[in-house]
Amino acid sequence: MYQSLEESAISTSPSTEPSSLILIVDDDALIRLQLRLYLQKEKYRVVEASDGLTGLAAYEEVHPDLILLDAVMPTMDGFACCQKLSEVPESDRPPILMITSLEDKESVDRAFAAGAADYITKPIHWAVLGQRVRRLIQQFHLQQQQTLLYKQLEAANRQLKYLASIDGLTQIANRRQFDEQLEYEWRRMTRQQTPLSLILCDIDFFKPYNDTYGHQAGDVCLQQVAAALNRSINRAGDLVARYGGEEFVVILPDTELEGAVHIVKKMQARIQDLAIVHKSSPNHCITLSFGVTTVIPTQQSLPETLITAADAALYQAKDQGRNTFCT
Ligand code: GH3
Ligand code: MG
Ligand code: MG
Ligand code: MG
Repeated sequence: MYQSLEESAISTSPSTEPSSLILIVDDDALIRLQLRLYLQKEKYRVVEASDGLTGLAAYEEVHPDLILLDAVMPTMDGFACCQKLSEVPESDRPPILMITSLEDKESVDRAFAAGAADYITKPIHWAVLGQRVRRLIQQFHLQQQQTLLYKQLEAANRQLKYLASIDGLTQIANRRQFDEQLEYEWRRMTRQQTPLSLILCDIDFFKPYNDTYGHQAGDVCLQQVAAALNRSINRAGDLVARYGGEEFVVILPDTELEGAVHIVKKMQARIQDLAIVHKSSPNHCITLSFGVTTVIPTQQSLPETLITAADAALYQAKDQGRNTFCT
C-alpha cells in the first residue's frame, strides 16, 4: 500500500494556496525516505508508493502535480507504469520524472518513448532535482491553466452562438438562424432533388389583442403560440423560427405539400388547444393564418422565391377571412 497524504504531508503554511503534491514511486524505502525529507523541506506535499501498480492506484486517488518514478521495481516497472500513465489525456497528465540508476542510452530512450518528461540518474544530485521538480510543476500548472482557459473560451463561444440564434422573447430560433437554415436546406434539397416545404403563419387580429389585453399579455401569447408551433414538428431538419413581430416560419426539408399541410393541421389543433381568449376576434380566441408552399429547388432558383410564394399564400388565407391555410 502507498502511504497516504495525511501520513506524510507536512503542516503547510497558512497560505490559502495548497502546496504542490508529488507522488514518489520507488521500491527502495531509503530512497523514498530521502526524497520525502528533501521534498518536504522544499514545502511540497508527498505521497509514496513502492511499485508501479500501487503507484498507478495512488495517482488515481490523489492526482499529483508530479510523479517521481523509479525504473527498476517489482510487479510493474517504471517503464510500464509510465506507458500506462500515457493513456491519461494529455491535459490531465502530470509530468513524470524518472529517477533511476540505469545510465545506458537504451533506458533513457525507453523512458522518453514511454512518456517521461525528464530523466535523472542516481545518486541524486539534490540541487538539480530541486530545479527539475520546480520547473516541471510550473510547466504542468501553466498547461492546466491554458487548458482551463481554452475550455472556458469554447463554452463562451458556444453560448454566444446559441444566443445569436435564439429569439429572446419566445426562445425559439430567430430570423438569423432561419436564414442560415434555409440556405443550408436549399442547397441540400437542390443536390438531392427532393421537395422543400415552407410554412409562413401570422397571428390573426393581434393588434386588437394587444390593444385589449396589453402588450405584456401579447408577449405571453407570442410565447405560447411559439411553443405550440414548436411542439408540432419532430423531424431532425425541421425548424420553427420567429420571422418577425407575430409572424412565424417553418422549414420542412424532404417534405411534400401533403406533409406540410399535415403539419399545418397539427399546428391549428395545438393553437386551438391553447384556447387563448380574444374577445374582439370573430372566433373569440387566438387563431393563425397559414401560407404553405413546396418546391424542388434548382440551381437557377433562389430561396427567396419560396418565401414570396408562402407570403402570397398567407395573404390569400387572410383574404379568405383568416383562421385558415392556403397553398
Ligand atoms: P391580421 O389578422 O391581419 O394579421 O391583423 P393583426 O392585427 O394581427 O396585424 P398587424 O400587422 O396590424 O398587427 C401586428 C401586431 O403585432 C402589431 C404589433 O403591436 C404586434 N406585435 C409585434 N411584435 C410584438 C411583440 O413582440 N410583442 C407584442 N406584444 N406585440 C407585438
Ligand atoms: Mg528500484
Ligand atoms: Mg403580421
Ligand atoms: Mg397578424
